[in-house]
Amino acid sequence: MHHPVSPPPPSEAELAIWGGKPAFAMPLHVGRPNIGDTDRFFERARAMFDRRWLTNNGPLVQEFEERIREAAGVKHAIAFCNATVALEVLVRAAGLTGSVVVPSYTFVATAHCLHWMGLRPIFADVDPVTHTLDVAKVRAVMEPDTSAILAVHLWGRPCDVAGLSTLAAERGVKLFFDAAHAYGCSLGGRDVGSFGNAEVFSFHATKFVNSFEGGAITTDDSDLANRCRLMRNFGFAGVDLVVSEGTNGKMSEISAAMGLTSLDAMDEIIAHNRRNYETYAAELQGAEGLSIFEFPEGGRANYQYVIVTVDPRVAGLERDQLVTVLEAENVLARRYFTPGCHRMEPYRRLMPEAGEHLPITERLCDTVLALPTGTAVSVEDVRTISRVLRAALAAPARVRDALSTRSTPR
Ligand code: T4K
Repeated sequence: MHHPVSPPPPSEAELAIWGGKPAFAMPLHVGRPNIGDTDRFFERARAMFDRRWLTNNGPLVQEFEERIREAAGVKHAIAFCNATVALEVLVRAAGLTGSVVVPSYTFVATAHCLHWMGLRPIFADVDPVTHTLDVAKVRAVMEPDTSAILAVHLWGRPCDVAGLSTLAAERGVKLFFDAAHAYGCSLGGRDVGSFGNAEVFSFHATKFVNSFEGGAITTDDSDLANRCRLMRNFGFAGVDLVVSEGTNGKMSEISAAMGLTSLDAMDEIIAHNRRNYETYAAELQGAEGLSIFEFPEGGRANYQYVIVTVDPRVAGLERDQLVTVLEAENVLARRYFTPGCHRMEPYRRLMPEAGEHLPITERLCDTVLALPTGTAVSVEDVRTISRVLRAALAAPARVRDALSTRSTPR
């Protein structure tokens, strides 16, 4: 496995913003794909070429679906070309109308899938600790035409499933989960994939299990599953027989080959991610103004994202200043998910005042930092990145000084 060069961690005097040599010769990314056993991938690819069956519900896709279905402990798993199309098909197949409550603090696909399908997203604020929908806030923003809640298990931390389920039942609305970050995670002994009316996983290259591009809907609702399957393939129920509206949301065989290979490596990837996470947590313990996002006891996490929040009043530095410090060291940390969906088009134009009701979202957008992890990042790399952060936090005035003469981050 390739690891960028990790020289000894820089001391305060060596930070690149102060003229030192960057800690890494090559950029370290958030979301560098985990590859798995390429021999196994090529075997699957060879068999695929021998069969001359490349897409349209081939055997690899079926095998992939069965693995996802079994792991989630549900009746149906339907593989898609990506999670965004899966979400679009799901909300269409579920017959949603009017508005749907979603967090704004998420990747923009969560809101886009609704708007694209002619639904109106209503943004609700999130909890400052869990970063997922705050049930009381959801209750407060629901409108008479609200037909569903689409919650997000952000960073792989399961939402308040019980609270949301009670609210959805009380109001007679559907409950769906965008589980793009949460493959392999669990809550109270139950696996993500089995909650609400249906859930959607992403297997995009940046996800810890990946199929290059890919997604899946999991559900116990057989009627809903049938409609999703039909819509995934133009509404075809048989040769030349179209029985519903539809689109092309099919996963290809080569994607399923990668997905299966990635699933084979899942335990190792989680173990690697967890080691990185624990190293960050230990190295950053006591770093003034930085706190690492935590996962609750008693659940399984995939540790796909390492998230820290920066309290500028304590740290003496803004999150964006730390981003610049890290970039100078070739560490490309990300400001996920800034600026929040409500500040992105078309929502910004459609609901210019939305931010007034989203104070926690606004704060998280300004303070959250995603740090590099995954199998392309070693424990040694994590130590180096942590030392960079500590060095910056130990001398905030000097950092501010150095940055005042530099350009702003990406
Ligand atoms: N819901 C949620 C909550 C999501 O987070 C997502 C996707 C979705 C729904 C929709 O799922 P999909 O339709 O994508 O299946 C990336 C991903 O493109 C996106 O899938 C993901 N969330 C999001 C969190 O991250 P960007 O805009 O950050 O992508 P980009 O191109 O900046 O790449 C991210 C980092 O990964 C960069 O540092 C470079 C690195 N990278 C990326 C790729 C593709 C690599 O090193 N190698 C690669 O092959 O959205």
